[in-house]
Amino acid sequence: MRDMTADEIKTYAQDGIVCLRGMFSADWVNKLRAAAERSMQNPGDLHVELAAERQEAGRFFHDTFVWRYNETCRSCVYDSPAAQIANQLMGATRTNIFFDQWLIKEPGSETKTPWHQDMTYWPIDGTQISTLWLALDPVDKENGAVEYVKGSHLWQRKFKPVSFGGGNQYKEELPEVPDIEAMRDDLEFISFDMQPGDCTLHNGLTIHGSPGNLSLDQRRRAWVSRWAGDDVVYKPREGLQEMPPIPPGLKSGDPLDSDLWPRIIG
Ligand SMILES: O=C(O)CCC(=O)C(=O)O
Repeated sequence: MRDMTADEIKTYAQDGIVCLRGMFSADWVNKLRAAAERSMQNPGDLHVELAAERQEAGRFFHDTFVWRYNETCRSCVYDSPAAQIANQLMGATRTNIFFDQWLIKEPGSETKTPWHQDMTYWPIDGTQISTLWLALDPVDKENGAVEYVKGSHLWQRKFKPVSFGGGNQYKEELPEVPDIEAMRDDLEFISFDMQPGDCTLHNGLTIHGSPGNLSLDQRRRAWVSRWAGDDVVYKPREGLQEMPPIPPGLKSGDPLDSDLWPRIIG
């Protein structure tokens, strides 16, 4: 894999989001597409169907910690450029996989991804937390390109998680995400037309969301991986995103290193 450029590192630091073209080979894309089909036929324990949950048209397939049951995703975590990209852009000396996911919006899926920050859903704390979103299909605004509020990771604010499936399972006392749509004229937004093999990396505090997939025939399959760097520690709180059993012995404030969140670099 080529190294990240100084410009890419600066863009990630300033904007909280950077798009990288052609970082994953056609071979990775093809293997991941085949793996996605296998998961959709035979999903894991943490799989959810978000369109069905929200009683909306179409299919938004969501599965989490896929690398723990799917060999292709496991090798993508260990052997693909993903960990190196996150490590270099975060400026980390060590990097753990936090978890990976399929986020697949099929054509005609109405379900939007609400505006949110990632890290407030998770039992971790720190600054080197990022998400790599890998396109497995051509992506544009029509079929559900993710939109980001540029620089929102620098607001020094954490907002209450919003349940993707509707309802509200999240308990933490945090302010609600502001009405981002009403702030269209005041904020800077960015989204990317992407090709299979392109990816983005965004900061765990960058506000982002996506429209439904309004295309009639273009799927929007993404393999998404979440990464943690040097200063990230376990920080359990009440009512967060569902996780597999937390390794016994891991205490609040401990580094993540464990079977659940293995160190991939460093
Ligand atoms: O793929 C989407 O629609 C949302 C992506 C997202 O929220 C994320 O990658 O953290």
